[in-house]
Amino acid sequence: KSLKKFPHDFLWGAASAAYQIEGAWNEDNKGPSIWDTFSKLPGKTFHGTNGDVAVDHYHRYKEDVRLMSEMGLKAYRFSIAWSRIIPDGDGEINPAGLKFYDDLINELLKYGIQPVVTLYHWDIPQALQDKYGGWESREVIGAFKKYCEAVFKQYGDRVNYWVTFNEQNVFTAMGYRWASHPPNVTDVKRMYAANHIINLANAEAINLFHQLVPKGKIGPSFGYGPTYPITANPDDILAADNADDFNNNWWLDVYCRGTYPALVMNHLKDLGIAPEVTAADAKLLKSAKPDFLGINYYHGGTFQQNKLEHPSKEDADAKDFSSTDPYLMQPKDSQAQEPETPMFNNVQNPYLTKTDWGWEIDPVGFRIALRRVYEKYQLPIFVTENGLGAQDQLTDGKVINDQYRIDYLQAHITEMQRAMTDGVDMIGYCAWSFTDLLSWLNGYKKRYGFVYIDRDDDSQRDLARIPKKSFYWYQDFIKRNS
Ligand code: GCO
Repeated sequence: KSLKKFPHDFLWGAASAAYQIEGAWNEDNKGPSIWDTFSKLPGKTFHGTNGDVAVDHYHRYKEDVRLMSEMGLKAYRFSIAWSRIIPDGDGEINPAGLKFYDDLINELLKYGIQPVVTLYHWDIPQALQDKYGGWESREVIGAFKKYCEAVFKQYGDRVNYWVTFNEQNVFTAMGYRWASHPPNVTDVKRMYAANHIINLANAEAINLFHQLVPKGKIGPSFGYGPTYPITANPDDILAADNADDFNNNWWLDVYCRGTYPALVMNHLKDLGIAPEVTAADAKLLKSAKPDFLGINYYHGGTFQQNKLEHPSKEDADAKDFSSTDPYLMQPKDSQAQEPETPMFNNVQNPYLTKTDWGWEIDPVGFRIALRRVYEKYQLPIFVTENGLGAQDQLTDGKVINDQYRIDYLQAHITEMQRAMTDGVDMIGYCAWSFTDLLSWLNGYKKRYGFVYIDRDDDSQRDLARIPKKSFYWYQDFIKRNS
């Protein structure tokens, strides 16, 4: 049995992030973010791509919004670049930065598209990194509040849905565990410390929002993957539970309950890498109540018991983790254990196929994910990302026949619908992404959009917008709402 139609107010949307689309990296007084700096370090991104121009959304936002309206989108999720609003992170507010998002929001509303605003999609101002050490410093919490206050006051009258942090699990692992994102660090103790500070900033932002915008809704967006045991061996089941605590609950419990899972915390304390949580911190974390939970779903992970001995810290530090999957806590192509995760081993799931990037394709996992998260935390869920990265090719210079993307989205939306029939309270679904955009590490080789952008890593060409086959599929789907 399943729903025939979705609720009439279900928010069908698509998503993006500032650094991946805007370009205009230093226009209208924008300050540099850590990504403007990092992407210019040799060897850090595919073909050295950076967001200086990206897909030039900053100058072409009207054209993009017109395409969104043609598609029939009910919602559009985008992020604000903090360093447009406050170029040096905690100094003067930049009126030109405020104006850009004012214009974008008004343009969306003109077509009846609800803006969904992400406060932080990985681009802290470089000045805060330099001055305080970024998310490792409590000084940054005040700066973040100042930025939040500016944007809540400016847009709170028109924007209902706000996302605090996008995929905190991903950007902290990539940035502090594997040095594949800024700030280019490989130190798990620092990773946990930064996570705690970000949790405090998240809580402060939620509380401030509830004061300033009482009618609005706010919550974090988490990159969630359900964990499966490889066999019915209780030791494997335990390993999957452990992975769930390390990969998911370490963040979700804090967001939704204000406490860290004891298993992980005790383990980190034993290893001397636990973050310092003061009594005031604990109280703050408890006080902040998100209105919804944003879930980004790509895939889960399958686990088996780890039979290896717990390696010493020195051994672990000496390992080179080059190939990684941000949604798993372990390096993809290696059995190497990391210092704090000896309790599970990630293995291949024999029942699932994979994308070009080796990510498992698991639509049923989406239903499982939504049910698990809803049953546990009882918060309405907004799917803030789900989509397929592929190497789309133009045929005859005009058409992209991305039937594989349609199949992927169709299968996932079907499972979401089943989850809703199962009783999960859902607000909406934003596919990732609206247009093609700059993949942080994969340039323009990895494309997610409904709209093709005519450029590649080495040449910008004319940046023409070309709707793919999936564009028309989603358009028709939204119209029928079924
Ligand atoms: C990429 C990534 C991103 C993420 C998104 C997460 O290829 O760079 O897949 O596009 O999906 O930024 O929120």
